[in-house]
Amino acid sequence: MNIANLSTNAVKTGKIALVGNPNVGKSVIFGFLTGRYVTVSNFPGTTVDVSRGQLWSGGQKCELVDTPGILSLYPRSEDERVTRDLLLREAPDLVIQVTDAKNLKRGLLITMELADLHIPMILVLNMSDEARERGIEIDTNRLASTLGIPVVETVAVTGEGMAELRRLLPLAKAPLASVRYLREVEAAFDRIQTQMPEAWQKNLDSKLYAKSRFVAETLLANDESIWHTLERIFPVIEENSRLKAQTAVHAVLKDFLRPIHILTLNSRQQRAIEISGEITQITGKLKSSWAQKLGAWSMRPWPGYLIMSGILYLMYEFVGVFAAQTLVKILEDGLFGKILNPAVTKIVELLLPVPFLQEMIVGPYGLFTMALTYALALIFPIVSAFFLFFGLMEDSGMLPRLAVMLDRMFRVMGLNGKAVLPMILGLGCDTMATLTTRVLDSKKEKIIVALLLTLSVPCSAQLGAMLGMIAGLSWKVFALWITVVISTMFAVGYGASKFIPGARSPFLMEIPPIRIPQISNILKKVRARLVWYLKEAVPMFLLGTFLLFISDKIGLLGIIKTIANPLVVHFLGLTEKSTEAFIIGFLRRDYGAAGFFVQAQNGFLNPRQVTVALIVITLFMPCIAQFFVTIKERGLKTTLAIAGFVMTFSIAVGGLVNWLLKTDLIQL
Ligand SMILES: Nc1nc2c(ncn2[C@@H]2O[C@H](COP(=O)(O)OP(=O)(O)OP(=O)(O)O)[C@@H](O)[C@H]2O)c(=O)[nH]1
Ligand SMILES: [Mg+2]
Repeated sequence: MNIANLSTNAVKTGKIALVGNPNVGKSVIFGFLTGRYVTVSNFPGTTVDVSRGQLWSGGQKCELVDTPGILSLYPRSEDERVTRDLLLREAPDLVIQVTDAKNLKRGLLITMELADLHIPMILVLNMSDEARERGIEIDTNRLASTLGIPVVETVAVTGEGMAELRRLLPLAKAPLASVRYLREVEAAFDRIQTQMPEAWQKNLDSKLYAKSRFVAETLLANDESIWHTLERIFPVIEENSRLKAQTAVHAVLKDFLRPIHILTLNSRQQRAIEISGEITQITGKLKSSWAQKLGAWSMRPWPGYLIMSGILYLMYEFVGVFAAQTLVKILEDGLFGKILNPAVTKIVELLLPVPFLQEMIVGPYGLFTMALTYALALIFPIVSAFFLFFGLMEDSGMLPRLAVMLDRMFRVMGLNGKAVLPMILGLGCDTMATLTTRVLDSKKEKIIVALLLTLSVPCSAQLGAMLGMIAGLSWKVFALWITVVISTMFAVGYGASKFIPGARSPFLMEIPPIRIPQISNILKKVRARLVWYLKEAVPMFLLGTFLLFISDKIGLLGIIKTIANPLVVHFLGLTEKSTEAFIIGFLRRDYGAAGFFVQAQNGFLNPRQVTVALIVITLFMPCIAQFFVTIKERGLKTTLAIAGFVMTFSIAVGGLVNWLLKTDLIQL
């Protein structure tokens, strides 16, 4: 591109932020520029927190920050707020705005907002391969001179344009202010700005750009969350200043018939449409490809539900049958049972002639024979298979389509289709999914989803172990388990939606195109998730086993079993040994499920007991990590309320099902 007409005033770069709409390729570009992998998926809302990496530009080391996708700098959801707060608090020296070249209008809206901040920036027109396929041609030179900033076309997944992007970094410039607002709107901004304490203005505007105007606009949009950001910038905000600002906002808003933020949005949108109209040309006729057809089909009831059922069936075959049975058998019976465990036992017996230590490592509650065998022979193959399958779903673009199909059902629980994403991600890992609840719009929805994740969504490791338990039993066990879990989920969701105040927000989600997944990305993602998983799970498995071992040695395990006897053996109708599965289940639900899996494998559980065990362990608390993440996201009080409810509820439902089965009211 021609940037001769741009000033070459080099900007000293220290911190660079990647900003843009959701799902436009920011994280892929981040990976290219820093060499650090962060999750890339084909649905909006993949990144919910900032990631940081390093990059060299013009001989200077810079920090590059990847941010969650936004629709606007005036945020609606929590993940969008992360990006706004980063711009305000960390004041990056330059912004790389990434847009989808197929949908430039939407991206330019953010460019217009950034222009008001006067931030030096570069505009990246990514996904230009898809734009070309659709016959969209963009005159980048003209766009660069209209905006007064460097513009580069890229195809992030192939690396096209990345070298050019690096070259342009020192040439970043603040865009020419290009939106004209109504005079009264400008006056309103001025009025609020002048009401701000002097210290604010000085601090906010001392860097490269004009943030006090931005704060004024946010205050006028009645976005109270800005106070939280301001409190982090200014440790002391005098009550007086806050009141003064709030009074000024009320006074100004009184004079407007329409909300100011709608007026500014309209002006920006108009300008974005104007610019994109001037520089975009659509050549050739649009042909709908097989991918577009499949994408459209999968969102219609017919054949959408058929496609989704087919996908679920494939997942069952791959994760539940191939991984949880075939692979686990090879690893558990073969590798660990016949080779590793006997070998390690021999070595330990040779090297450690102390029976206590020997038992600790290779006994029935041995760190190797129990914890590592469960973690590596049982859980590891299952999680790997799930992550692989899940990666394909994410990157092909099927996930948001599932959200559309399930939107109607989710309404019963006071949720919209957006909540499908965290719930499905929960099947991978409830802890990661709890973080993703940030993409939801209201607090009510976040609490309901956190509750349902804690209660009813088993993670992949647990799911695999459970599918393994069901295999070989009557289909009725499977049907009863799934019916109880899903119906209680809807009942609890419905109850919570009535009980928790607030309204369901409308379902607005962008549906990305169906894309052929890139195997390299999927493998990187699976690897990153497995590493994360092992780091999370193995220490907990070791800790749980160690606690069991010690309690057994000091006789505490026997006491706990006796105390739990009325509940576990009488009320739930399970074996005494099941208490152990619940104890380790407190640390990790998947480990608890593995405990039941091994009992079932050895023929210690009858079909009734398998069914009850499955139901209780599914509805049980997920794991310590998820518990802490929920505290972080939703606060201690809400988390304790959720935990108390989930524990009581899971056992009550298990007891009820046990009773129904015992009295033959339901027959297996
Ligand atoms: N065809 C094509 N696909 C791309 C390109 N860049 C990214 N993708 C795909 O677009 C999807 C989204 O990429 P991400 O990097 O996760 O997008 P993001 O902007 O970080 O998304 P959020 O974190 O959700 O805001 C992935 O499936 C990528 O493989 C491109 O230039 N061409
Ligand atoms: Mg991202």
